[in-house]
Amino acid sequence: MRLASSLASTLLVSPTLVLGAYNLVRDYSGTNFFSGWDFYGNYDNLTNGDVIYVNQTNATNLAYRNSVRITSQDYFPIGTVWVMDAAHMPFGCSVWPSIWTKGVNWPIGGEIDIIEGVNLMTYNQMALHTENGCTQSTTLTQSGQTGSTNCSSVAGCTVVEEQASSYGSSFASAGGGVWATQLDTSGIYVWFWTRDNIPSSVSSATDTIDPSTWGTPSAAYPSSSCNISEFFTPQQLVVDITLCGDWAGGATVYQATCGGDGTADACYLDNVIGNGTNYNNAYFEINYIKAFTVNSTVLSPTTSGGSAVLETSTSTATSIAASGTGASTQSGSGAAATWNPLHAYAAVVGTTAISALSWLLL
Ligand SMILES: *[C@@H]1O[C@H](CO)[C@@H](O)[C@H](O)[C@H]1NC(C)=O
Ligand SMILES: *[C@@H]1O[C@H](CO)[C@@H](O)[C@H](O)[C@H]1NC(C)=O
Ligand SMILES: *[C@@H]1O[C@H](CO)[C@@H](O)[C@H](O)[C@H]1NC(C)=O
Ligand SMILES: *[C@@H]1O[C@H](CO)[C@@H](O)[C@H](O)[C@H]1NC(C)=O
Ligand SMILES: *[C@@H]1O[C@H](CO)[C@@H](O)[C@H](O)[C@H]1NC(C)=O
Ligand SMILES: *[C@@H]1O[C@H](CO)[C@@H](O)[C@H](O)[C@H]1NC(C)=O
Ligand SMILES: *[C@H]1O[C@H](CO)[C@@H](O)[C@H](O)[C@H]1NC(C)=O
Repeated sequence: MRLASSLASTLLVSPTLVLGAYNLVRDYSGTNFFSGWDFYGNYDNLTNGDVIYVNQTNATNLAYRNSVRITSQDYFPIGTVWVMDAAHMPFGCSVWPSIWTKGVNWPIGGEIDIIEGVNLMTYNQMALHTENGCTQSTTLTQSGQTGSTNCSSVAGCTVVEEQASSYGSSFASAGGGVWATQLDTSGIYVWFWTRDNIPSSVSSATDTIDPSTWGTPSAAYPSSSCNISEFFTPQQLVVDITLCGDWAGGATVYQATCGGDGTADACYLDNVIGNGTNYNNAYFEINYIKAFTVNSTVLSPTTSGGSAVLETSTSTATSIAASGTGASTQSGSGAAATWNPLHAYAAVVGTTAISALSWLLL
Protein backbone atom coordinates (compact mmCIF):
# COMPACT_ATOMS: atom_id res chain seq x y z
CA MET A 1 0.00 0.00 0.00
CA ARG A 2 1.66 3.16 -1.15
CA LEU A 3 1.32 5.91 1.38
CA ALA A 4 -0.36 8.91 -0.15
CA SER A 5 0.60 11.71 2.23
CA SER A 6 2.57 14.48 0.60
CA LEU A 7 3.89 16.11 3.73
CA ALA A 8 7.40 15.59 2.45
CA SER A 9 6.91 17.97 -0.43
CA THR A 10 6.82 20.90 1.97
CA LEU A 11 10.07 20.05 3.70
CA LEU A 12 12.76 22.62 3.15
CA VAL A 13 15.25 23.09 5.93
CA SER A 14 18.51 21.18 5.85
CA PRO A 15 19.29 18.86 8.75
CA THR A 16 22.40 19.58 10.73
CA LEU A 17 24.61 16.56 10.20
CA VAL A 18 27.47 15.87 12.52
CA LEU A 19 30.68 16.03 10.55
CA GLY A 20 33.57 13.71 11.00
CA ALA A 21 34.66 10.17 10.66
CA TYR A 22 33.25 6.95 12.04
CA ASN A 23 35.57 4.00 12.62
CA LEU A 24 34.97 0.42 11.48
CA VAL A 25 34.05 -1.90 14.35
CA ARG A 26 32.30 -4.78 12.57
CA ASP A 27 32.40 -6.21 9.07
CA TYR A 28 29.88 -8.99 8.47
CA SER A 29 30.91 -10.44 5.13
CA GLY A 30 32.25 -13.48 3.36
CA THR A 31 32.83 -16.59 5.38
CA ASN A 32 32.63 -14.53 8.58
CA PHE A 33 29.17 -13.23 7.76
CA PHE A 34 27.36 -15.39 10.31
CA SER A 35 29.82 -14.78 13.13
CA GLY A 36 28.40 -12.56 15.81
CA TRP A 37 24.68 -13.20 15.35
CA ASP A 38 22.12 -15.10 17.40
CA PHE A 39 19.48 -17.20 15.67
CA TYR A 40 15.98 -16.69 16.98
CA GLY A 41 14.95 -20.36 17.20
CA ASN A 42 11.21 -19.99 17.59
CA TYR A 43 8.13 -19.59 15.44
CA ASP A 44 7.37 -15.97 14.49
CA ASN A 45 5.58 -14.77 17.62
CA LEU A 46 6.66 -11.19 16.86
CA THR A 47 4.86 -10.33 13.63
CA ASN A 48 2.63 -13.42 13.41
CA GLY A 49 4.15 -14.59 10.16
CA ASP A 50 3.77 -18.17 9.01
CA VAL A 51 7.36 -19.11 9.63
CA ILE A 52 9.55 -20.83 12.13
CA TYR A 53 12.81 -19.02 12.55
CA VAL A 54 15.12 -22.01 12.70
CA ASN A 55 16.28 -23.88 14.94
CA GLN A 56 13.01 -25.63 15.44
CA THR A 57 14.04 -28.14 12.84
CA ASN A 58 11.63 -30.94 13.58
CA ALA A 59 8.49 -28.82 13.45
CA THR A 60 5.56 -30.67 12.01
CA ASN A 61 3.10 -27.82 11.82
CA LEU A 62 2.43 -27.34 8.12
CA ALA A 63 1.24 -23.80 8.78
CA TYR A 64 4.89 -22.83 9.07
CA ARG A 65 7.94 -22.78 6.90
CA ASN A 66 11.46 -22.45 8.04
CA SER A 67 13.07 -19.06 7.92
CA VAL A 68 15.77 -17.12 9.66
CA ARG A 69 15.84 -14.22 12.06
CA ILE A 70 19.28 -13.24 13.21
CA THR A 71 20.21 -10.51 15.67
CA SER A 72 23.70 -9.14 16.14
CA GLN A 73 25.26 -9.99 19.46
CA ASP A 74 26.72 -6.50 19.49
CA TYR A 75 24.79 -3.37 20.33
CA PHE A 76 25.82 -0.21 18.53
CA PRO A 77 25.72 3.13 20.33
CA ILE A 78 24.31 6.48 19.34
CA GLY A 79 27.22 7.53 17.18
CA THR A 80 27.05 4.69 14.62
CA VAL A 81 26.89 4.40 10.84
CA TRP A 82 25.79 1.07 9.35
CA VAL A 83 26.45 0.37 5.68
CA MET A 84 24.73 -2.54 3.94
CA ASP A 85 25.50 -3.70 0.42
CA ALA A 86 23.04 -6.17 -1.07
CA ALA A 87 22.78 -7.62 -4.56
CA HIS A 88 19.34 -9.10 -3.94
CA MET A 89 16.60 -8.65 -1.36
CA PRO A 90 13.87 -11.23 -0.77
CA PHE A 91 10.61 -10.54 -2.57
CA GLY A 92 7.49 -12.28 -3.77
CA CYS A 93 3.88 -12.71 -2.73
CA SER A 94 3.67 -13.30 1.05
CA VAL A 95 7.37 -12.49 1.54
CA TRP A 96 8.21 -9.88 4.19
CA PRO A 97 11.93 -9.24 4.72
CA SER A 98 13.57 -6.61 6.82
CA ILE A 99 16.93 -5.34 7.97
CA TRP A 100 16.33 -3.24 11.04
CA THR A 101 17.63 -2.33 14.48
CA LYS A 102 16.22 -2.48 17.98
CA GLY A 103 17.11 -1.83 21.61
CA VAL A 104 17.69 -4.50 24.25
CA ASN A 105 14.18 -4.16 25.69
CA TRP A 106 12.33 -3.85 22.39
CA PRO A 107 9.85 -2.32 21.73
CA ILE A 108 11.23 0.08 24.33
CA GLY A 109 14.48 1.66 23.25
CA GLY A 110 13.53 2.49 19.69
CA GLU A 111 13.49 0.69 16.34
CA ILE A 112 14.95 1.75 13.01
CA ASP A 113 13.51 0.00 9.97
CA ILE A 114 16.15 0.53 7.32
CA ILE A 115 14.99 -1.92 4.66
CA GLU A 116 11.47 -3.28 4.65
CA GLY A 117 8.83 -4.26 2.14
CA VAL A 118 6.13 -6.84 1.53
CA ASN A 119 4.76 -8.88 -1.34
CA LEU A 120 5.35 -7.25 -4.75
CA MET A 121 5.93 -3.71 -3.50
CA THR A 122 8.35 -1.86 -5.76
CA TYR A 123 9.87 0.52 -3.23
CA ASN A 124 11.57 0.35 0.15
CA GLN A 125 9.82 1.77 3.20
CA MET A 126 11.83 3.15 6.11
CA ALA A 127 10.45 3.90 9.58
CA LEU A 128 11.19 4.64 13.20
CA HIS A 129 9.20 3.11 16.03
CA THR A 130 9.45 4.71 19.46
CA GLU A 131 7.58 5.39 22.64
CA ASN A 132 5.28 8.39 22.77
CA GLY A 133 6.90 11.78 22.17
CA CYS A 134 9.05 11.29 19.09
CA THR A 135 7.81 12.60 15.77
CA GLN A 136 9.35 13.33 12.41
CA SER A 137 9.92 17.05 12.04
CA THR A 138 7.98 18.82 9.31
CA THR A 139 11.01 20.98 8.57
CA LEU A 140 13.72 18.82 7.07
CA THR A 141 15.30 17.80 3.81
CA GLN A 142 14.85 14.26 2.54
CA SER A 143 14.25 12.78 -0.89
CA GLY A 144 11.71 10.21 0.31
CA GLN A 145 8.01 10.75 0.92
CA THR A 146 6.70 10.87 4.46
CA GLY A 147 3.73 8.69 5.31
CA SER A 148 3.10 9.16 9.02
CA THR A 149 5.05 11.57 11.25
CA ASN A 150 4.09 9.91 14.55
CA CYS A 151 6.85 7.50 15.51
CA SER A 152 4.77 5.97 18.34
CA SER A 153 1.82 5.14 16.10
CA VAL A 154 1.36 1.51 15.09
CA ALA A 155 2.84 2.15 11.65
CA GLY A 156 5.67 4.25 13.02
CA CYS A 157 6.92 7.37 11.25
CA THR A 158 7.32 6.04 7.74
CA VAL A 159 9.17 7.33 4.71
CA VAL A 160 8.78 5.78 1.28
CA GLU A 161 11.86 5.68 -0.95
CA GLU A 162 11.28 7.79 -4.07
CA GLN A 163 14.35 6.70 -6.01
CA ALA A 164 13.88 3.86 -8.49
CA SER A 165 14.95 0.27 -7.90
CA SER A 166 14.91 0.27 -4.10
CA TYR A 167 13.08 -3.05 -3.69
CA GLY A 168 11.91 -6.19 -5.42
CA SER A 169 12.83 -7.31 -8.92
CA SER A 170 13.93 -3.83 -10.00
CA PHE A 171 16.43 -3.72 -7.13
CA ALA A 172 17.86 -7.04 -8.26
CA SER A 173 17.90 -5.99 -11.92
CA ALA A 174 19.87 -2.87 -11.01
CA GLY A 175 22.50 -5.06 -9.40
CA GLY A 176 21.27 -4.15 -5.96
CA GLY A 177 22.60 -1.23 -4.00
CA VAL A 178 23.76 0.18 -0.69
CA TRP A 179 22.01 1.67 2.31
CA ALA A 180 23.80 3.76 4.90
CA THR A 181 22.16 4.67 8.20
CA GLN A 182 23.50 7.26 10.62
CA LEU A 183 22.36 7.05 14.24
CA ASP A 184 23.53 10.27 15.85
CA THR A 185 22.48 12.61 18.63
CA SER A 186 21.62 15.09 15.85
CA GLY A 187 19.17 12.67 14.26
CA ILE A 188 18.73 9.47 12.29
CA TYR A 189 19.36 9.52 8.54
CA VAL A 190 19.10 6.82 5.84
CA TRP A 191 20.73 7.06 2.42
CA PHE A 192 20.19 4.68 -0.50
CA TRP A 193 22.19 4.28 -3.71
CA THR A 194 21.60 1.84 -6.52
CA ARG A 195 24.68 -0.04 -7.71
CA ASP A 196 25.65 2.53 -10.34
CA ASN A 197 25.33 5.47 -7.97
CA ILE A 198 27.28 4.38 -4.92
CA PRO A 199 29.68 7.20 -4.01
CA SER A 200 33.34 6.25 -3.85
CA SER A 201 33.44 7.51 -0.26
CA VAL A 202 31.16 4.56 0.51
CA SER A 203 32.41 1.87 -1.86
CA SER A 204 36.04 2.51 -0.99
CA ALA A 205 35.50 3.00 2.75
CA THR A 206 37.66 0.64 4.77
CA ASP A 207 38.63 1.77 8.26
CA THR A 208 36.58 4.96 8.43
CA ILE A 209 33.55 6.51 6.83
CA ASP A 210 32.25 10.07 6.73
CA PRO A 211 28.57 10.80 5.98
CA SER A 212 29.07 14.55 5.69
CA THR A 213 29.47 14.47 1.90
CA TRP A 214 26.51 12.26 1.05
CA GLY A 215 23.98 15.00 0.52
CA THR A 216 20.24 14.70 0.99
CA PRO A 217 19.23 11.42 2.66
CA SER A 218 16.23 9.36 1.61
CA ALA A 219 14.80 9.62 5.13
CA ALA A 220 15.66 12.18 7.81
CA TYR A 221 14.58 12.21 11.43
CA PRO A 222 16.32 15.22 13.00
CA SER A 223 16.50 15.47 16.77
CA SER A 224 14.53 18.74 16.71
CA SER A 225 11.33 16.73 17.17
CA CYS A 226 12.75 13.46 18.47
CA ASN A 227 15.33 13.49 21.22
CA ILE A 228 17.45 10.60 19.99
CA SER A 229 19.22 10.14 23.36
CA GLU A 230 15.85 9.85 25.06
CA PHE A 231 14.09 7.48 22.65
CA PHE A 232 16.96 5.30 21.43
CA THR A 233 19.15 3.00 23.47
CA PRO A 234 22.08 1.22 21.74
CA GLN A 235 20.75 -0.84 18.84
CA GLN A 236 21.37 -4.38 17.65
CA LEU A 237 20.92 -5.32 14.00
CA VAL A 238 18.18 -7.73 12.96
CA VAL A 239 17.87 -9.51 9.61
CA ASP A 240 14.78 -11.60 9.00
CA ILE A 241 12.29 -12.95 6.49
CA THR A 242 8.77 -13.80 7.51
CA LEU A 243 5.76 -14.85 5.45
CA CYS A 244 2.32 -13.17 5.60
CA GLY A 245 1.81 -12.02 9.20
CA ASP A 246 0.70 -8.61 10.40
CA TRP A 247 1.80 -6.57 7.39
CA ALA A 248 2.29 -8.80 4.33
CA GLY A 249 -0.74 -10.93 5.23
CA GLY A 250 -3.22 -8.12 5.75
CA ALA A 251 -6.12 -8.71 3.35
CA THR A 252 -5.96 -5.35 1.58
CA VAL A 253 -2.18 -5.06 1.71
CA TYR A 254 -1.80 -8.52 0.20
CA GLN A 255 -4.40 -7.94 -2.49
CA ALA A 256 -2.85 -4.60 -3.50
CA THR A 257 0.12 -6.22 -5.22
CA CYS A 258 -0.69 -9.94 -5.29
CA GLY A 259 -4.40 -10.01 -6.10
CA GLY A 260 -6.36 -13.06 -5.01
CA ASP A 261 -9.81 -13.14 -3.51
CA GLY A 262 -9.21 -10.50 -0.85
CA THR A 263 -9.89 -12.78 2.09
CA ALA A 264 -7.84 -12.82 5.27
CA ASP A 265 -6.44 -16.24 4.38
CA ALA A 266 -5.42 -15.43 0.81
CA CYS A 267 -1.77 -14.77 1.58
CA TYR A 268 -1.42 -18.03 3.44
CA LEU A 269 -3.50 -20.21 1.12
CA ASP A 270 -2.00 -18.84 -2.10
CA ASN A 271 1.61 -19.19 -1.01
CA VAL A 272 2.57 -20.74 2.29
CA ILE A 273 1.04 -24.15 1.72
CA GLY A 274 2.45 -24.37 -1.79
CA ASN A 275 5.45 -26.34 -2.90
CA GLY A 276 8.03 -23.63 -2.53
CA THR A 277 8.43 -22.52 -6.13
CA ASN A 278 6.74 -19.24 -5.19
CA TYR A 279 9.80 -18.47 -3.13
CA ASN A 280 12.51 -18.56 -5.75
CA ASN A 281 13.25 -14.90 -5.04
CA ALA A 282 12.86 -15.02 -1.26
CA TYR A 283 16.53 -14.74 -0.51
CA PHE A 284 19.05 -12.19 0.65
CA GLU A 285 22.29 -11.82 -1.20
CA ILE A 286 24.30 -9.56 1.07
CA ASN A 287 27.78 -8.48 0.09
CA TYR A 288 28.48 -6.98 3.48
CA ILE A 289 27.06 -5.23 6.50
CA LYS A 290 29.56 -2.92 8.17
CA ALA A 291 29.26 -0.91 11.36
CA PHE A 292 31.31 2.19 12.06
CA THR A 293 31.18 4.00 15.40
CA VAL A 294 32.50 7.31 16.64
CA ASN A 295 34.37 5.82 19.57
CA SER A 296 35.45 2.59 17.87
CA THR A 297 33.42 0.71 20.43
CA VAL A 298 30.56 -1.73 20.42
CA LEU A 299 28.34 -2.59 23.35
CA SER A 300 26.97 -5.71 24.95
CA PRO A 301 23.55 -5.77 26.57
CA THR A 302 22.92 -5.76 30.25
CA THR A 303 20.00 -7.82 31.43
CA SER A 304 18.27 -4.91 33.10
CA GLY A 305 17.61 -1.27 32.74
CA GLY A 306 17.37 -1.13 28.99
CA SER A 307 20.87 0.19 28.70
CA ALA A 308 24.02 -1.33 27.37
CA VAL A 309 27.51 -1.37 28.77
CA LEU A 310 30.82 -0.95 27.05
CA GLU A 311 32.72 -4.08 26.25
CA THR A 312 36.25 -4.13 27.54
CA SER A 313 37.64 -5.02 24.15
CA THR A 314 36.99 -3.31 20.85
CA SER A 315 37.77 -6.12 18.47
CA THR A 316 37.45 -5.43 14.78
CA ALA A 317 36.14 -7.54 11.98
CA THR A 318 39.39 -9.18 11.16
CA SER A 319 39.56 -10.68 14.63
CA ILE A 320 36.16 -12.35 14.43
CA ALA A 321 36.75 -16.04 14.01
CA ALA A 322 34.88 -17.97 11.37
CA SER A 323 32.28 -20.38 12.66
CA GLY A 324 30.06 -22.79 10.83
CA THR A 325 27.35 -22.74 13.46
CA GLY A 326 24.03 -21.67 12.15
CA ALA A 327 25.16 -21.46 8.58
CA SER A 328 22.84 -23.92 6.96
CA THR A 329 24.12 -25.60 3.85
CA GLN A 330 20.85 -27.01 2.60
CA SER A 331 20.16 -26.72 -1.08
CA GLY A 332 17.44 -27.77 -3.42
CA SER A 333 15.68 -27.21 -6.69
CA GLY A 334 13.79 -24.19 -5.42
CA ALA A 335 16.97 -22.28 -4.79
CA ALA A 336 17.37 -20.00 -7.75
CA ALA A 337 20.55 -18.24 -6.81
CA THR A 338 23.98 -18.78 -8.23
CA TRP A 339 26.00 -19.48 -5.15
CA ASN A 340 28.98 -17.32 -4.51
CA PRO A 341 31.32 -18.08 -1.63
CA LEU A 342 31.80 -14.42 -0.87
CA HIS A 343 28.15 -13.79 -0.25
CA ALA A 344 25.66 -14.76 2.40
CA TYR A 345 22.31 -15.99 1.24
CA ALA A 346 18.90 -16.69 2.55
CA ALA A 347 16.87 -18.73 0.15
CA VAL A 348 13.78 -20.77 -0.13
CA VAL A 349 14.63 -24.36 -0.71
CA GLY A 350 11.53 -26.01 -2.01
CA THR A 351 11.52 -29.63 -2.98
CA THR A 352 8.90 -31.08 -0.68
CA ALA A 353 5.61 -30.12 0.88
CA ILE A 354 7.49 -28.53 3.74
CA SER A 355 9.83 -26.11 2.10
CA ALA A 356 12.70 -24.61 4.01
CA LEU A 357 13.49 -20.91 3.98
CA SER A 358 17.10 -21.24 4.89
CA TRP A 359 20.34 -19.39 4.96
CA LEU A 360 23.00 -20.71 2.71
CA LEU A 361 26.67 -20.08 3.10
CA LEU A 362 28.71 -22.13 0.71
C1 LIG B 1 8.31 -15.64 21.72
O1 LIG B 1 8.66 -16.94 22.14
C2 LIG B 1 9.86 -16.99 22.89
C3 LIG B 1 10.19 -18.45 23.16
O2 LIG B 1 9.12 -19.10 23.77
C4 LIG B 1 9.69 -16.19 24.18
O3 LIG B 1 10.89 -16.19 24.91
C5 LIG B 1 9.31 -14.76 23.84
O4 LIG B 1 9.01 -14.06 25.04
C6 LIG B 1 8.09 -14.74 22.94
N1 LIG B 1 7.86 -13.39 22.50
C7 LIG B 1 6.65 -12.86 22.49
C8 LIG B 1 6.57 -11.46 22.04
O5 LIG B 1 5.65 -13.51 22.79
C1 LIG C 1 10.88 -32.86 18.00
O1 LIG C 1 11.39 -32.23 19.15
C2 LIG C 1 10.71 -32.58 20.33
C3 LIG C 1 11.24 -31.73 21.45
O2 LIG C 1 12.64 -31.72 21.41
C4 LIG C 1 10.87 -34.08 20.58
O3 LIG C 1 10.14 -34.46 21.74
C5 LIG C 1 10.32 -34.84 19.40
O4 LIG C 1 10.56 -36.22 19.56
C6 LIG C 1 10.97 -34.38 18.11
N1 LIG C 1 10.28 -34.99 16.97
C7 LIG C 1 10.94 -35.49 15.94
C8 LIG C 1 10.07 -36.07 14.88
O5 LIG C 1 12.15 -35.47 15.87
C1 LIG D 1 32.87 8.91 23.03
O1 LIG D 1 33.73 8.89 24.14
C2 LIG D 1 33.77 10.13 24.83
C3 LIG D 1 34.84 10.03 25.89
O2 LIG D 1 34.67 8.84 26.62
C4 LIG D 1 32.41 10.42 25.42
O3 LIG D 1 32.40 11.65 26.07
C5 LIG D 1 31.39 10.45 24.29
O4 LIG D 1 30.09 10.58 24.84
C6 LIG D 1 31.46 9.19 23.47
N1 LIG D 1 30.59 9.35 22.32
C7 LIG D 1 29.80 8.39 21.87
C8 LIG D 1 29.01 8.72 20.70
O5 LIG D 1 29.76 7.29 22.41
C1 LIG E 1 0.95 9.10 18.27
O1 LIG E 1 0.27 7.89 18.29
C2 LIG E 1 0.06 7.41 19.61
C3 LIG E 1 -0.53 6.02 19.50
O2 LIG E 1 -1.65 6.02 18.69
C4 LIG E 1 -0.87 8.39 20.33
O3 LIG E 1 -1.08 7.94 21.65
C5 LIG E 1 -0.22 9.77 20.35
O4 LIG E 1 -1.09 10.70 20.91
C6 LIG E 1 0.15 10.20 18.95
N1 LIG E 1 0.96 11.39 19.02
C7 LIG E 1 0.71 12.45 18.28
C8 LIG E 1 1.66 13.60 18.43
O5 LIG E 1 -0.23 12.51 17.49
C1 LIG F 1 17.37 14.53 25.55
O1 LIG F 1 17.32 13.37 26.33
C2 LIG F 1 18.45 13.26 27.16
C3 LIG F 1 18.36 11.88 27.82
O2 LIG F 1 17.10 11.69 28.39
C4 LIG F 1 18.45 14.40 28.16
O3 LIG F 1 19.58 14.29 29.00
C5 LIG F 1 18.48 15.73 27.40
O4 LIG F 1 18.38 16.79 28.31
C6 LIG F 1 17.37 15.79 26.39
N1 LIG F 1 17.53 16.94 25.55
C7 LIG F 1 16.58 17.81 25.36
C8 LIG F 1 16.90 18.95 24.46
O5 LIG F 1 15.47 17.68 25.86
C1 LIG G 1 4.68 -26.18 -7.73
O1 LIG G 1 3.61 -25.28 -7.84
C2 LIG G 1 3.63 -24.54 -9.03
C3 LIG G 1 2.55 -23.48 -8.92
O2 LIG G 1 1.36 -24.07 -8.48
C4 LIG G 1 3.43 -25.50 -10.19
O3 LIG G 1 3.47 -24.78 -11.42
C5 LIG G 1 4.56 -26.51 -10.19
O4 LIG G 1 4.34 -27.47 -11.20
C6 LIG G 1 4.65 -27.20 -8.86
N1 LIG G 1 5.84 -28.04 -8.82
C7 LIG G 1 5.86 -29.24 -8.27
C8 LIG G 1 7.19 -29.94 -8.30
O5 LIG G 1 4.87 -29.75 -7.79
C1 LIG H 1 19.81 -25.23 16.69
O1 LIG H 1 20.63 -25.47 15.58
C2 LIG H 1 21.93 -25.76 15.95
C3 LIG H 1 22.76 -25.83 14.70
O2 LIG H 1 22.14 -26.65 13.77
C4 LIG H 1 21.96 -27.03 16.78
O3 LIG H 1 23.27 -27.26 17.20
C5 LIG H 1 21.07 -26.88 17.98
O4 LIG H 1 20.98 -28.09 18.67
C6 LIG H 1 19.71 -26.44 17.57
N1 LIG H 1 18.90 -26.16 18.74
C7 LIG H 1 17.60 -26.44 18.82
C8 LIG H 1 16.94 -26.05 20.08
O5 LIG H 1 17.00 -26.95 17.91
